[in-house]
Amino acid sequence: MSSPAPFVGRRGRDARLPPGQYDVGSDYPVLTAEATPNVSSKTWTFTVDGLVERPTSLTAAELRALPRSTWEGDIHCVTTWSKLGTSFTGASLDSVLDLAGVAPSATHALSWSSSGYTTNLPVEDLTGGRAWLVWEHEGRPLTTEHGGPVRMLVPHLYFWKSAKWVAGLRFLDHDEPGFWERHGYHHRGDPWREQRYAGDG
Ligand SMILES: Nc1nc2c(c(=O)[nH]1)N[C@H]1C(S)=C(S)[C@@H](COP(=O)(O)O)O[C@H]1N2
Ligand SMILES: [Mo]
Repeated sequence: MSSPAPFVGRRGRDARLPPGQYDVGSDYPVLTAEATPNVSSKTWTFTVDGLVERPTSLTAAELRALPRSTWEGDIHCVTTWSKLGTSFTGASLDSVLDLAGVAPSATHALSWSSSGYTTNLPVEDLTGGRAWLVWEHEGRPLTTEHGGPVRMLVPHLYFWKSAKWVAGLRFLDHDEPGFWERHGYHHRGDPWREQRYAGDG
């Protein structure tokens, strides 16, 4: 039996939990700032532009034709819930970025959703097998409320960096804050360094 309590003392604490986080167990909370959009996989596209050699746009069918992989691990929301031992299936963002060719001058990217949500990430957090475009959660199609048909997955950062209903990435030669970052959240958001708000670590 796992404890639902946020603070369970050192003895019962799972080593997979970053500081200040608690385990939601089998729950999967929904956190959405905007109105939930209705995005069809028939019309969904993902655009990579800005500082790239070949601006690229993919349909959902083209994305699904890329090598598929399943990621298993833990996700951490800045509001302090973590979901341990979950899984998502999709394509590594590396294979999409290989098509576009990120320019050496790019340092950051702004990820954007058709619903208006944005979030910024350094290029190193999006490459090297650390980010995915996913369409399945625990073996089932990603539901609309969790970002279906396709969302970003950048699980080593707080989950606000994983945009639901993601529609594109724009590569930039500077850091540009996204939705939560403009509201005082940290630009990078590493849960192990507890980078919740601007100024933390
Ligand atoms: N488009 C969009 N993506 C988003 C959000 C959002 O409000 N809108 N919330 C972020 C936050 S704060 C979290 S914790 C996760 C929540 O994903 P979930 O609702 O599937 O749990 O999505 C992230 N991606
Ligand atoms: Mo979150």
